[in-house]
Amino acid sequence: KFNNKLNLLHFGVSRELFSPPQMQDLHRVMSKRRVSQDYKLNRLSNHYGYSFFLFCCTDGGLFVLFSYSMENLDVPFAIDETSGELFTTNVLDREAVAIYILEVTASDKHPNQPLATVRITVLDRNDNAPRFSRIFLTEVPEDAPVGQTIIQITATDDDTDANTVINYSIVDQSDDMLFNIDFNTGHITVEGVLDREVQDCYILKVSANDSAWSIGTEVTIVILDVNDNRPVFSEHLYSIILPETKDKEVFVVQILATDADIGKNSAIFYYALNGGNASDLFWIQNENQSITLLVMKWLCGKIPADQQFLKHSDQPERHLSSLF
Ligand SMILES: [Ca+2]
Ligand SMILES: [Ca+2]
Ligand SMILES: [Ca+2]
Ligand SMILES: [Ca+2]
Repeated sequence: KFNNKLNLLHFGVSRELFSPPQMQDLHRVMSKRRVSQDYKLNRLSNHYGYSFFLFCCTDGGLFVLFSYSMENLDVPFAIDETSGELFTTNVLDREAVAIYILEVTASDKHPNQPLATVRITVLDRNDNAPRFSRIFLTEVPEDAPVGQTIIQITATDDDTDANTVINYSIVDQSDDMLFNIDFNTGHITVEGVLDREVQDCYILKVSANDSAWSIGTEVTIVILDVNDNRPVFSEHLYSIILPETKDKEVFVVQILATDADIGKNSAIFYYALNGGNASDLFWIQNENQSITLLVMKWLCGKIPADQQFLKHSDQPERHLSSLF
């Protein structure tokens, strides 16, 4: 009936005639028994009646029939009343119940039944994959130095001991990858020079692995802008010919500059260099990132030929500027 007997345990139980059966030191011996969670395999192969304990009683060489019963009927174990075999009736899952305490009685109809405690420890089996418990998203400035840790990837595993040892890797890791992951700790570090103006977001595919399972997730790394680009004029030289005029304000030219950064790092302010507008003939209108040069005085002569007339800057506190 039970083809997969394991750890059959024989106990010599003695008694005096007409006295209750005595199970000798049963608790001490049985508490050392351990049951493998691998019994699940038996369920899969239709062998889930798994016998692992056998209570055997002898009396002066004669087989004495005891009756066995278990107090707790809500456990995946049963006992054969006549043979004393204790066996599984369902799958075991250490992650659900790791230890069972069973009470077993042996009776020969005498009112003083001996009671034995069977402590069953379910051994772990690596039947759970690691799992990631959250979404991984981080931000890193584009000037982050090589070696800087930007995020730690963590996974959990419901198994125990060796079955829960997790290591981490980046899927399809290549030599030109700008990131690396620590095999043991899951720390992701910068391994190359980042440039938001080249790529502003990376999605890494990482995996967590134990000895049997591998799961993957994505790590989103947003590259934050640093003001590392100066504004660039649309032309190197603006040549303007103005007629003499008696109007006090005359539009001269609109000049555009662009900045590869974003946000405040690309805001452009235009102003005249010291000495570039010494004659005070012009003023600059900073609107819509355009320059409007207006003649402020009636021109009766030549405009000074300035080599460096205007300057623009993206951020006053970090003077990245261009001249023309
Ligand atoms: Ca397990
Ligand atoms: Ca595991
Ligand atoms: Ca930038
Ligand atoms: Ca800039």
